[in-house]
Parts: sequence; C-alpha cells; structure tokens
Amino acid sequence: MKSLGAWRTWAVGAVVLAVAAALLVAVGPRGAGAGEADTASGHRWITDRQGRALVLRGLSTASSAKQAADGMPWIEEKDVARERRALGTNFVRFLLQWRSVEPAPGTYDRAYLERVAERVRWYGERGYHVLLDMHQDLYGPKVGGNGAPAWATETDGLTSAATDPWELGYAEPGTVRAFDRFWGTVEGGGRDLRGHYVGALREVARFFADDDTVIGYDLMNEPWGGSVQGPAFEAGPLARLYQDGIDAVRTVDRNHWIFVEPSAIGANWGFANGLPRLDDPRGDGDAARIAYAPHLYPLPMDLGDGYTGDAKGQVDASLRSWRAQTEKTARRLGAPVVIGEFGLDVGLPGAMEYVEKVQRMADEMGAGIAYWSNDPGSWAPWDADRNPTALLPVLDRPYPRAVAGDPVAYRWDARGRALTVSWRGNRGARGGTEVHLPARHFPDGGRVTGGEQRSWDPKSRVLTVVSRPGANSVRITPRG
Ligand code: MNI
Repeated sequence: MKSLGAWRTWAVGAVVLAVAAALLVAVGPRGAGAGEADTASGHRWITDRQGRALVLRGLSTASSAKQAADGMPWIEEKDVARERRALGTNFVRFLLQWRSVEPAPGTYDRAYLERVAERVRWYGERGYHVLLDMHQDLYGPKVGGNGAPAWATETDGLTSAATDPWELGYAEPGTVRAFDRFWGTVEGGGRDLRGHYVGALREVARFFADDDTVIGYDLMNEPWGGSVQGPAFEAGPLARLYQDGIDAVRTVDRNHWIFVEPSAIGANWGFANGLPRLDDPRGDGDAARIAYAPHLYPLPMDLGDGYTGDAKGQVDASLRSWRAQTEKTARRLGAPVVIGEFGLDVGLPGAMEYVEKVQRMADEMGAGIAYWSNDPGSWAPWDADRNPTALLPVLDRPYPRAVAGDPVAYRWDARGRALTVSWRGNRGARGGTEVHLPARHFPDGGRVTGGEQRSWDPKSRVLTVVSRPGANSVRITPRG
C-alpha cells in the first residue's frame, strides 16, 4: 500500500539516493564485521546506583512539549502512574526545548527547570530513569519548527514554507540558513550560537547534576547539517558541538551519561554515519560515559507505509543495515546503545508485527528503547480518548529491568511463555536481577528455574531473582 503520491516518493527518494551516494563514496559499503555482536553481550552497559546493568524500556514524553508555551509535555502525575502500571516501563526520554532553557541570551529560566524537575520526580518515585533530550525539529519556531529560541534563529531574511511531508522543511531556505549560522558554516553572522547552546546544556546539567533519577542528557535531537551533509557534517561541525557539549557538561556533572545522536537523515534509514570517537573527560574505557542513541525509521515508514507487501522486504533490509551500522558506530564510540526513537501509526497493516520485531532486535542487541511517543493518539498505547490501542499489549512485555551482572542474553519467548536471562559475573552489583512480569502473561507471578526468587511484588509486578552459586542463567515461566 502506497499512501503517498508518487511525487512525494520521488522527492524523498531523490534525497535518499543523493545521500546514499555520498555515504558510499565517503564510508564505503557495509563493512565486514557487521553482525559480530549478535547477542546482548560484548558492549558496555549503563548501570544503576546498585551497579546493575540497565535494560531501558520506555517512551518519549512528549511531542506536545514542542508547541506548549511553557515547554511542558501533556502529562499529569496520574498519567505517569498509568504508564508504569500498564507497561512496566523503567525509562522515559523527556523533551526539553532550548527556547525554554534560555529564553533570552545568557538568561536561564530556573522556573522552567523546576517544572521539569517536578515531572522528573513523578517518574523517579515510580522507579524510572529519565533521559533529558534537548529537542529540535526544523531548527526552531521562527522557521516553522521547534527547539531554538527566536533570538538564536538567524536567517538573513530567508524564509521557510510549510511542507508535506514535514521533513522536507529541512531544505527550506530559512531553515538551512538558520542551521548554517548555528554551525558557523557560512560567512558573517552575529552571536556565537553554538556557544550559547553549549552554555544551555551546561546549565541543564548543573541543575540536574545530583538528581539520581536522571540517567543522562541527549545533546541534540536529530541533528541537521544545513548545507553541510553526510560525514562532512558528522565528523565536522556535529562532532565539534558534541565535544564542546561533553566538556561543558563535565565541568558541572561528572556522573550522568551523555547521549549522542547521528544526523537523522541517512542513519534513521540504516545508512552509515561519520561520527568519530568522542572524549569523555572522566577518562577512557570503562570510565567514559558516552551512549549512542540513534533513531530508527525505515524509509517505507517515513513514507507512511505499514509493514506489509513490498514495504516489508524493504523494512527488513533496512533493519539489518540499521543494526549493523549502529553496532559499528557504537563500537567506534565505545558506547552502549539506546534506540532513541522508533514508532509508527499503530493502525497501519503489520504495525504490531513491526513493533514486536524491533523489540526482539533490541533484546538481541542489548539496546534500550524509547518508543516515539506517549502522546495520546494513533501512534501511542492510548488513543485521544485514553482508550488502549493495539500497541499497549505489545509494549507490555516481560524484560529484565536490571541485571546483577554482565548480561549475555535475554529473551521473551511468547509462544513458550518463558523469559530467559543469562549473565556473566556479578559486576559487584548489590541486589538481585529485577524482571518485569506483566499480568497478561504472568497472572500469578513467575516460577524461577536456575535461580532463587528473592521477592515478588504483584503491584509493581517486579520479581527479584538471584542465581545459584556458579549458575548464570535463569528461566521464568508463569506460576500455576
Ligand atoms: O522521520 C524523521 C525524519 C526524516 C527525515 C529527515 N530529514 C530528511 C532531515 C529528518 C527526520 N524523523 C522522525 C521523527 N522524529 C521526530 C522527533 O524527533 C518525530 O516527530 C518524527 O516522527
């Protein structure tokens, strides 16, 4: 099913081919070594305060924050409680807006950060880890997007029209110029906008440095290079901004993880990207806390297709290549992986099969997930009337929330109704391995083989398990 006109397919296709060609020339075709890391093992893990490896599962909160005058997402505390109850999630990607952090040059809005902190507390009280995401799409409101304040939007009189699909707005003259001024890649310009942005990141980090619910900062949503694209952008202006951002955050916050994203164009579809290794002032190797959070939107889905017909094969190819490229970049960065966004209209044919497929891939990769998004509507687990959609039971899935050791593999076998988790060592972690057991699959809790149940809380639906001495694998099936 093609839901868009041929011209649109052509327009986006032309962009794809141009970028693909540029990337193939610059990076070479998909290299050897792809698929090396075909289990959850073999990479670094984000850990909790008890030293346990975290499997992050959750959603973004929320697209509505992009347009809200006060920068706040739609949620109230009861919505956070409902999300926890219904999905057993432990993670949220929370959208911030630069325009709200720094409403006037060099002026930081403490009241805004307090409002964010109140919401972070709602999540923290329910066992969540919060990723603060400095969001933008199409640069900022002055050129039809969201993110940057008007005072930081320099267009030299160029303007941007609304486009369909919205992503083509990235090529509108005002938007391209605003990005070029931001990156400093055209002559002239006024303020040091990158410097301001880095300053805003530093102030967010200063405010949340001691907040244990915050897991880290996502330095920029879906970065766009303006008139500089591909590896020239990623290894150039983008890497420079990230390094400055990392250095600035580390002057005020030594502990939280710093998440970086590739340029959305290309990487979202599974193409290579040129992000180089970045330095964490904390140190190299295990000391560094840099995470990689690419988005995943195979092209057929960007075009509004479901997971069916011809699109299905294209999506599968896209997923294979996305995984290989993601693992390659993650190795280069020495970073754990979180799928910073993926999602689709849940009413599209095959949509739930696709979501399940991505979740299985994330489990195999040992990657976190932030589904896009929790805004009530056709993409979400709840529709506009707050009735559950087909997505809810698919997202409410057994998983190990925290693993007391180095995870080797974990898997939910829906047919055999068994969750298996295996790990190496215990990485000096305190407490046992926590698993989420949804009522729909484990109405009376779990039966543990290969280990010992330490606790079971039917309300939070968290079971804590420790393995027998010498054993490193547990299997949990429904009790009764
Ligand atoms: O799908 C995109 C996307 C496609 C293409 C491009 N370019 C051509 C530059 C950029 C972005 N983004 C997907 C989702 N990301 C935002 C939030 O970060 C969501 O609103 C989009 O659905």
